[in-house]
Amino acid sequence: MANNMIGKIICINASIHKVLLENNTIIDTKTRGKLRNNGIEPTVGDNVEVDIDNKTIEKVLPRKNHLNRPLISNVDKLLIVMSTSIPTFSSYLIDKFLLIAKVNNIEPIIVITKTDMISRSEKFKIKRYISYYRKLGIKVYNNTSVSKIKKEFVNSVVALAGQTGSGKSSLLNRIDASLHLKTGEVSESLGRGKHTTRLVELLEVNGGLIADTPGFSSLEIDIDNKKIKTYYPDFKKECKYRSCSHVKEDGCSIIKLVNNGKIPKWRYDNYIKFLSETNK
Ligand SMILES: Nc1nc2c(ncn2[C@@H]2O[C@H](COP(=O)(O)OP(=O)(O)O)[C@@H](O)[C@H]2O)c(=O)[nH]1
Ligand SMILES: [Mg+2]
Ligand SMILES: [Zn+2]
Repeated sequence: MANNMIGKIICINASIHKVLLENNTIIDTKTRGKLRNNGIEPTVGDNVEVDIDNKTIEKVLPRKNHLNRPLISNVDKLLIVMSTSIPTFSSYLIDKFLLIAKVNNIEPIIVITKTDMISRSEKFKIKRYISYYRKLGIKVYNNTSVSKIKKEFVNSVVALAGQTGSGKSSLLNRIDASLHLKTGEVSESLGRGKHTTRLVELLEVNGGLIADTPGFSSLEIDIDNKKIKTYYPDFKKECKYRSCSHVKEDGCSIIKLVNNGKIPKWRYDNYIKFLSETNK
């Protein structure tokens, strides 16, 4: 009789799939030519059924979500790490990550970094963005709040998003000093080749699993143009026109909210940009 156990793929290197089993041991497995649920290619983050004796993956369990870039499944939380100094703060990038999180049923959490490098007036400006995001129900932490951020890892699969140099690896090192992740690396587009595929790996951190991957830096929105508005909690108020994409003035209640300051102009402008960037 087969000796099967459930586990999670934490790393794939060529044909070797490292699986963290329920009993907390790690086993190197291979996929069988034909998995029981046909056509599904196991990826990092997948929950799988493993034949312990043969060291083969027998089955990929149903996914909560699946991202292509980075290639990973079952992400619970997306830590959006945003610098306020170098690289410069970008609400556009935050909104893009928020959209991607929402589409994939991932809880977004914003972590602000490098506030030690900016002036009082710059801090004040950033605070206005932060308070709007909080109003939308999104958690926002400063990277100095290590213990609060640490708690977010417990029992969760967490992916990190943010520009190179925003402080992702530094944050992780502060959360778990034993990680020894390299920090302060030069921009990938300068250093390494753009097309180099990087290994996605889940690391055990504070009772959870974390993917420190730069894959999110090249973001594409793969969403139906007309659906984007449905992912905006701030656009929930019904517009006179059901099919309105809130782009043209005439009687659109969302545009009214923008004009009277209830929805910030920057938030709306980012939305308009996304509409023009989708290719669907
Ligand atoms: N002043 C300051 N520097 C930081 C902060 N966070 C990260 N850094 C520095 O920013 C550089 C890039 O950080 P790193 O963690 O490698 O960014 P990553 O590319 O997102 O992983 C490093 O030199 C860090 O020491 C911060 O909160 N304040
Ligand atoms: Mg890094
Ligand atoms: Zn409208």
